[in-house]
Amino acid sequence: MTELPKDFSDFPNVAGFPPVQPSVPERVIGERRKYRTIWISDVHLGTKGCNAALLIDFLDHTDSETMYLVGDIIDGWRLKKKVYWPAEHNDIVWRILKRARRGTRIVYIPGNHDEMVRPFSGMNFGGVEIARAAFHDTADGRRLMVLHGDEFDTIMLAHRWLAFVGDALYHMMMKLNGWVASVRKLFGLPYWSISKAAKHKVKNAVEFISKYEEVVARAAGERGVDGVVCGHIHTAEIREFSHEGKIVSYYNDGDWVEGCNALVEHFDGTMELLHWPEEVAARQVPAAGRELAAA
Ligand SMILES: [Mn+2]
Repeated sequence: MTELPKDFSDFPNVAGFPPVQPSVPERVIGERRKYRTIWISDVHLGTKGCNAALLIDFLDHTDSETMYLVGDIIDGWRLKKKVYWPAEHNDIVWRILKRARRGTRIVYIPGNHDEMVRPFSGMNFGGVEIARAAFHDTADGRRLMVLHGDEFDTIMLAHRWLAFVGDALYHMMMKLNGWVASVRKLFGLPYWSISKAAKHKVKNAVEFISKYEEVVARAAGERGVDGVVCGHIHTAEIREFSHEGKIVSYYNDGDWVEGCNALVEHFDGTMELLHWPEEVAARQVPAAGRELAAA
């Protein structure tokens, strides 16, 4: 058995958990954009991939009556291997706990990367309710099932990683393709296209996402609800399916690694996907315009 460390001075951010004060002070914004409900997932705190700065910005600009954390908030898989916990990650936890204190109902539905939290379902930590799944009733009277979405991996039986093949990798393969082709030609080998193979994989990824959405929506339809909110595949989307003549809405709140999306419900029950990098960019354009005008 490994010996427990005497103190956690090597990991000041871990020792300071739960955080008393954030390292990035909470910005006082005159009027926060208020929503009835906010859903976020796939934050992956504890990894370098987490876009903490954008999420802090999002949390400082918005508010809601209810907030769902739809899984993979903390990446326990990575933390088990190596402790990576910058101060900004504490700041996110601090802001979520502060929201709960201010009166926002917070429901945390753990995903597969934070499955170590799942045994605590039914419990409440500092105003954060832990649940395995939830039902949400919208303002326009629809019932939505809320879950992380890894529950469908076993049904999908597909190569999950394909869903995460990025454009950069694809373009790199396209470049590599030219090299491989000329080397093969040099050795008198027949032409074989890496990019064609890669394209096939990317096409599979697109098909995988589409199929996943269909499978999740069907499961919701079978349970008799009007829609489903999930995360997991890091692909934000609003889609409508039909199940036995009834409309089933599929909502995916995306992630805070690449897309940086949130799903929100307005007070009339209208649902919207927010793309936070675009919101920040739109905010900066008029500011730059003012500077130009002043110059
Ligand atoms: Mn997941």
